[in-house]
Amino acid sequence: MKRALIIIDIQNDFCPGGPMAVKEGDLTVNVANRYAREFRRKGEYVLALQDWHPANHGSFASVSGEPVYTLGELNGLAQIWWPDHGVQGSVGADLHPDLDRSLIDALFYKGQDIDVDSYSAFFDNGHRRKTELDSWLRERDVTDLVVLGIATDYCVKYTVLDALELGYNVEVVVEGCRGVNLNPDDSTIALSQMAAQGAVMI
Ligand code: VGL
Ligand code: ZN
Repeated sequence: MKRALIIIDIQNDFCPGGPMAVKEGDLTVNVANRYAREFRRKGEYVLALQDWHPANHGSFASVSGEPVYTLGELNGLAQIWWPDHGVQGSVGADLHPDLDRSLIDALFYKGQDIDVDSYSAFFDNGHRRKTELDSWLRERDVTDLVVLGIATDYCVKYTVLDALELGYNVEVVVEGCRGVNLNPDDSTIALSQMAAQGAVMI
């Protein structure tokens, strides 16, 4: 059994002060650092994801012309129109400055395709294209994942559901996750859905 910690999207844009601020998003940083130190101490892997969009990404309300946080459709898939966020190379797309990068073994990027959104760290929302993450983990015989980060109800949720489908054992660090909560219960519901599919809440 080999384990990896998967740190999801702890980026400036999703933290207080950012255009897509998630309430208490910055409180995930210390939890991530604590887990990352523990994983490194045991010789286990620490990986981080970054939402990494082109400046004219199709998920942006500024591109669709629709109001932010409303629901529409992008290339046949349901799409929430987000504020501009995670633009490749911008300060907003950087990892939170207090997240200890020296503990991170590898970075993975998602959301580069202009015409499809990508919540999961493994696949785009249409399950058409795969990131490098699964092959990276398989090459190293990683079977168990511990996941935390932002946002509980989007990128964490879809990463965890895909990981379970791909056959990984998955634990979710609840205190290390924060959600968007367009509806107040979205994160609670997301955690229940992950648990129902076999994720263990720690
Ligand atoms: C995220 C919506 C759009 C996330 C990223 O990191 O959860 N959510 N892009
Ligand atoms: Zn995004």
